[in-house]
Parts: sequence; C-alpha cells; structure tokens
Amino acid sequence: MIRGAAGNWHKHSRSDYSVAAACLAAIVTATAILPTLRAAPVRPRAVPPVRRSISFQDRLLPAPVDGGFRQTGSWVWCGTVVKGDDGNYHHFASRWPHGLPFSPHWLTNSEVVHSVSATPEGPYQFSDVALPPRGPAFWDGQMTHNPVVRKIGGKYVIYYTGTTYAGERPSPGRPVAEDSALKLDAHDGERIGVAIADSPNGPWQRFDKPILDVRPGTWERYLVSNSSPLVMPDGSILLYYKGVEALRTNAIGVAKATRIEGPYERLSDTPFDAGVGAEDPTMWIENGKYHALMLDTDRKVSDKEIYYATSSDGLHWQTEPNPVAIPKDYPWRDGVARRMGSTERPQILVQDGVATHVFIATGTTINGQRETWSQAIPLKPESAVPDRAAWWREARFGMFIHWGLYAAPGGVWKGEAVRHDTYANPYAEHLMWLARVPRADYAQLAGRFSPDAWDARAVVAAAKSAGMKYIVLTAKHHDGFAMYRSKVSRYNIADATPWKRDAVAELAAATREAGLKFGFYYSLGRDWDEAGAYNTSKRNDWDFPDAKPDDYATYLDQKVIPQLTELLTNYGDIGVVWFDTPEQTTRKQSIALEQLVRRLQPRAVVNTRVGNTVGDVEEMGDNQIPARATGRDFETPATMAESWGYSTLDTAPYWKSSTRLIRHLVDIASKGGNFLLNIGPDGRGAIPQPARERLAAIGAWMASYGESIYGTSASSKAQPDWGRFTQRGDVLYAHLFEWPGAEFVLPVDASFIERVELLTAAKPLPVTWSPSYGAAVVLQLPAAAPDPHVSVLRVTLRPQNPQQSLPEWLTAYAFSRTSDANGARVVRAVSARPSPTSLKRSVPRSTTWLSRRKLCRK
Ligand code: H79
Repeated sequence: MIRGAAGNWHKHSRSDYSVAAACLAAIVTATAILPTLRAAPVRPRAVPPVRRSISFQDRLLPAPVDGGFRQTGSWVWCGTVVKGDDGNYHHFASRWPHGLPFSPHWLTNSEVVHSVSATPEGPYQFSDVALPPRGPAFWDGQMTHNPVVRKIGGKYVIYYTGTTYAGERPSPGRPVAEDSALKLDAHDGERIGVAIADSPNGPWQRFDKPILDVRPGTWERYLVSNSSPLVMPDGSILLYYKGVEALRTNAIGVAKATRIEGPYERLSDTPFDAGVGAEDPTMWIENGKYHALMLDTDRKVSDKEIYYATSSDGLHWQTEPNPVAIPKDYPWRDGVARRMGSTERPQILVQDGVATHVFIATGTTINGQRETWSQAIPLKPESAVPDRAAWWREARFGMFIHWGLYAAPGGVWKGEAVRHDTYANPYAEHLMWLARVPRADYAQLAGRFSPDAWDARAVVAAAKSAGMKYIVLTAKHHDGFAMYRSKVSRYNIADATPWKRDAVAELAAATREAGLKFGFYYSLGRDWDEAGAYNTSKRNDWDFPDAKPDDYATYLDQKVIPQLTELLTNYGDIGVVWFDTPEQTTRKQSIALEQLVRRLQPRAVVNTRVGNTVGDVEEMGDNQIPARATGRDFETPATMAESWGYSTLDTAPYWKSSTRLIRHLVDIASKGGNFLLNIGPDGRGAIPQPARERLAAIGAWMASYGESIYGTSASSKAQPDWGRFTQRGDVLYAHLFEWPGAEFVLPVDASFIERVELLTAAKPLPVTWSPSYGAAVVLQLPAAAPDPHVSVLRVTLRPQNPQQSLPEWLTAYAFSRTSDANGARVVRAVSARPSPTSLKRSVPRSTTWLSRRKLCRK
C-alpha cells in the first residue's frame, strides 16, 4: 500500500510536507508515549466562537411566483424533481380533479403525473401520466400518490404510495364522503411501491407487489405510505416511511435495502424518533452531513410548518432550538408578503452534492377558491448564508440604555427609598413592583414626563467616543410603558406624556447617523400594566388579582407581537432585538417570536432571552461573566452601579471604578464575548455624571488599545493569573492587569514570536525579549506601567508556514525533496533550531532522510 502511494508520487495531491509529516507523525506518536519526553510548545491560536449551525431557513431564496407546477382543473400535491440526461428537469406530482373536494379524493382519485422544464424552478409543462392506476387487479389499481423521484445507479426511480379498492372511482358528479366505506377501503389498502425506468419519460417498470407491506399486530398494521429514500454512501438505500396503526395515528419507520426493488428490511421494531413528531421527511447528504426536512404535523414547534434536522448517521436526528425551515410566510420574488394555507411535503433537489431547490406542496385561497400546487423555492448553498452575528462579534462593546418613567422617581416613592429584603439598593426600574404602585398612580409619572435634557445625538456621541459600536434602548420595560409612538397601546411616550416625542425614533436615527447599530430591549414576560401578562412571581397582582396562566398567550398576541411588529417595521434597520425575562414563554412561543424578527428584520441579532435557548447569541445573566470561553457568542449585560434605571440611591460607593469596567471588557473579550454596558439617564434625560466619567475613561483606553478588543477572539492560550489574552489571527494581545516591573515572563515559545511591542497612547514601543526555560520568553519592560487600568503587549507571531496542518514542533524543520544515488526519492529534513527532545536521539540535527518507505517503516 505504501509502495503504491510512492508510485503515485507526482500525481499525489498531498504535498511533500504532508507525506513527510505523516511519516514523522508516526515516529512521534511512537515516541510521545515515552513518559520522559517534554511536550512540544503549542502555537497560540485565535479561537472564534462557533457560529450557530446554519438554519435551513436562512438558505431560502425568494420563491418565483410562477415557479413549480400547477394545473387548472386539478389539485396538485407532492412535487419532486430529477434532472434528466436530456438536460431538462423532470417533475413528478400527484394530481386529482379539482371538481372533487380535496379530501378524501386524494386517496381515491390521485395519479402521478410528469411535467418538464428547462430550468429547475419551472414553470413545468405537463407531459404525461407517469403512473396511471393499473386497475383493480393490482395493489396500485385505483390510485397512485406521493411520488419521490431519484436517480439511483443510472436508473430513474419513483417511490410512491398506491392503493386499490372495491367500487367505482368517484367523479365530480359522484364524490364520496369522508366516512364512506370506499374511502376507508382505499385508506386501508395504502402501500409503498417503486417504479424504475431508464428515462424520466418512461416506460416505468412496476412490480406486482408493494416493496413495503403492513405488519399485522404492530404499530404499522393498518397501512404504510409516504416513503422517502436516502441513498447512503455505501450505495444502500434507507427508506423512511409512514406507518399507521389505526385511523389518526401515525409514525415514521425506517427500512433498508441494497437493491432498488428490495427486499426492504425494517431496521427496528419500533417507530423512529424524529424529535418533533414528524411526517413526510425528505433526507439528503450535503457537506458530509445528513439533512432532513419534515412536517411538524403535531404543531409542536410551529403552525404545522416544515422544520429542519441534521444527523451524522442518517438515523439519529437533532434539531436546533428553532428548527422552523419553511414557514407559511416564506419570501416571494415579487416582494409581496403572502401567508400560505399550507406548506407540506418538502422534497429536495440535490445537484452535484448541493441542495439547490426545495419543492413544497402548498396551497392558498385565490378568489375564494382553494388552489394547490407544487412550489419551487431556490436555495443558497450553506456557504453563502451570511452570518448575522458577524458585525456583532467584531463590535465587542455596546451601550445599554435603561430609560423610562422610573427615571423620574429614581428609586424613591412618596418620599421613601424603595428597598427590598434581599437587596439594600434594588433596581430603580422595578419601582412599580417593589412598591406595589397601582397602575393609575404609576401612570401619573407619564403625565409629568418632560425630559428637557434628553439629546439623542449627545447620548450617541458619548457611546461612540467610549468605543461602543451598538446601542440598545429599553423600548418597553417591565412597567409596560412604551418609549416610542405605539398604536397598540396609548400608554406610550408620544401619546401619554406632555413631551410627546418618540425616544426610540430619535435614538435610532442618531445611532445610525453615527454609524453605530441600533437595537431595542423589550420586556417579554413581564408587563405590570397588562392584566394578561401572567407571571408566577413577578406580576402585577395588586391591580390584577385574577390573572391566569393562559392569559399569557393572549397578552403575547394582543400586545407583544403587535408592538414588536411596530418596532421592527417603523425604525429602519434593527441590529439587535434584546428580549428579557422570557419566564412563562413556551418553546413554541419563543420560536414564533424569533420567526417574527426573521420575517421583518432578517439581519437582526436575537438574544437568547427570547426564551428556550432560541436566538443567535447567548445572553449571560445580568452582570455575569463566564469563567472561561464558552465557545459560543455571548454577551454580558452590566451596570456601572447597582441599578439599571437611574437611581438616586446609587451613591458613590456603589459605582464600579473605570479600571474595573475596563478589566471586565478585556475579560469578556478574552472569552469571546461582548460587553453591553448600561447607563441610566435621569428623569430629565441626562446621563449621570459618574457614568459620563466612566464612559470617558473607557473611551480614552479604547482609543489607545481598541485594536486589542475589536474583532478579536479568545486565544487558545490558557487564562493567566496576571491578566488576559485576546487574539486576532497572528496577533496575540497580552493584557496586564498588574504591572510586573522591569522583567516579565510571557508564556509563549520563542520560536513563534516575530516581535513584541508595548502599546501606548502614542506609538507602540519595541520590547526586547530572550528565550526562557519552558515555552516562554523574558521581556524587558519599562519600570512604570504605560496605562493605569490595563497595559497591553502586542505579540506578533511569525507567519505560519504553509504546512499548517503539521504538528507545531514540525514547523521547526525545513523539508526538501531530492533523489538519492539510486534514483529513489528522499525527503530531507533540516532542523532550523535545536530539535525537540522527542527527536534528539532518533534524528540528528541535519539529516538526509531515508526514502519515504524506510522512514515510514520505522
Ligand atoms: O433590565 C434589567 C433588569 O431590570 C432586568 N434585566 C436587566 C437587563 C431584570 N429583571 N428582573 N431581573 C433583572 C432579576 C430580578 C431581580 C429581583 Fe429584585 C431580585 C427581583 C426581586 C429580587 C432586585 C430586588 C430587583 C427587584 C428587587
């Protein structure tokens, strides 16, 4: 085998380096097990957060209005497409007369028809009836339905459902009822069959028997139908199908075959668990992964929409917190918003290993008439799905603004400081709840709200000069008061205050003008102005003692969704939708909220406080910093003192120092997260002086050291006790919290270092360094710290050698390929520096090495 590989030396696509590396790796693996050997130094590496897996929904391109296949006079359902050797696209679907009610006549009158188009999206032109019912003597005698076409091993193959029954086929003059014996007979007879042809134009060879029959006494004893094949890498076929035990039960089974015509053997005696309660899956392989789309029949995560799952073996499937893939309001090419009555039966078209189109059975009411057709939706490749969190991750630092009616009382109600058993100095924005203020009394704050010092541009300027890249304003906090002009509730800043201005509009405009991203906060699970905002422990039970858990859904429908729609529609591009306190929100509700944002602002980043781990970026607890890198995008929202809303009780001792806030920012960046630092403007709209001072100090620091924060990631280097590391590509930043004095041991191996500089407010100072024991260097530093908060060393790593995938220690060798006296190929490895201990005995410093064969044999 090695000989064969050597024979292919020139054609071999692996580089000489990698061959040598493979051989050397073998030696090293062997020697590395010796306990006495010292570990090779490891090159520091930037470790960006893993983006959330690509949601299939993000791949949908706008649907062509006349794409797919439809036919006047017919119901059309279940479209599926294959590319023919003729270069055309061949579409197969079920159809039955529109003059008969849709149901149950799909079961009695359907036939599989063939249509053709030069483009995959259509429109497809009718060609022929591919699989006419064969007559009462056959198992598929009266109807054929649910085709799935594939090209398998050079043959065109249609998997389909068929049935036969005693009695005459219904016709527009003679329909049958849902409970007719004929219908039940047709249902009971449903089986799965296969048709094979050399051309998509047929002729189709069919078989006397279905490929899958029912199994008496089991969960699939009544009927089997709706099959979907997956051709595995080894050429075998997995067949997913629906099994029914009794009317109105259904489950999915899996069978396997090595030949198209069978036999198909069940893989399990029990139904397959699709995680969500699925029907009609379509499975495919792309980018080395198994993908599936299925219908959420039981409405577990959606309103009976299509969801997405992935798998590493085709048998065990996982879904994202929000798996919705094709909602009923998928986008259209003409830009018109439409909501379909149904989106079902997904079928994928894979071309050259890439899913390019999905076909769905869809329907809606047009001019009072229900119509159905097969809709083509083009897809982006996975690699073209933009990462909506990219700017957010680059930004690293944002401003949170808590501003509302509570700013005026500033934590004091009726002349008394509002306290709480567990917090000496509780959140001022919770005043209404803490002091059990009746709605009518609290609303009087609105009547007096006239913040004459509010200047949106000045607030944005303060954020920008602090180095912040986005701003999130409380559009509605727990008190239920909207800080924008809302038609949903008059309890808003424009309609209920003498000020009459729209704070969200002003801040959104000023933020955008300054080139920053705007986001809004919306309190989801709490609204002390709403009877329906049921919450087990944090509701307004003094005004609304009778609230019930079920009221929550009504509150979502009547206030939250309409208000979010306003905020997502009337204020331009939204960068962040910042939900809070999901509490009573169910998974399905969280998904629906994220779907609303996706539809209206597809580029907005949603935080996970939409509930149930749905969302793009993980929101940490308030003021909570994770102990180490989480590997995920995260954000820590934090206060400068105790309260979020302006509080007169936040006296000097409560304020965190600028140094501490800068260290928090560094600490969070070093773990791959964002810092959302809060200010609470007062009742006049002014930023409190201590906040202003801190923003200025952080801004000054960021002006000098911002490059060590923006666009950086966590580093693979372990968190040191003297500070933190951040890294961007080959530039490693060491943040020193305590100044070490003249000498400092930096734990980075000398072999990786190109240069070291000390960043200062002026220009970077070169730092001299010398190798130290262990994987470290000793730096000569000035006696005094250049910065009182955090000083920053910029360590530029040597550019990585082309043999990127080699173990780190191998980069110390230069490899070359020559021939020896006998013409045999030889790999020469020259050590550029003293060899690592692990190789000292077996490999001299400069070696002409052995033919590859001998090397590998060692
Ligand atoms: O908007 C800010 C907070 O108002 C909000 N989230 C951040 C971003 C938040 N809502 N609830 N909580 C945070 C946690 C609840 C804290 C409580 Fe208490 C502790 C409720 C009762 C005890 C402190 C004391 C706050 C109210 C009383």
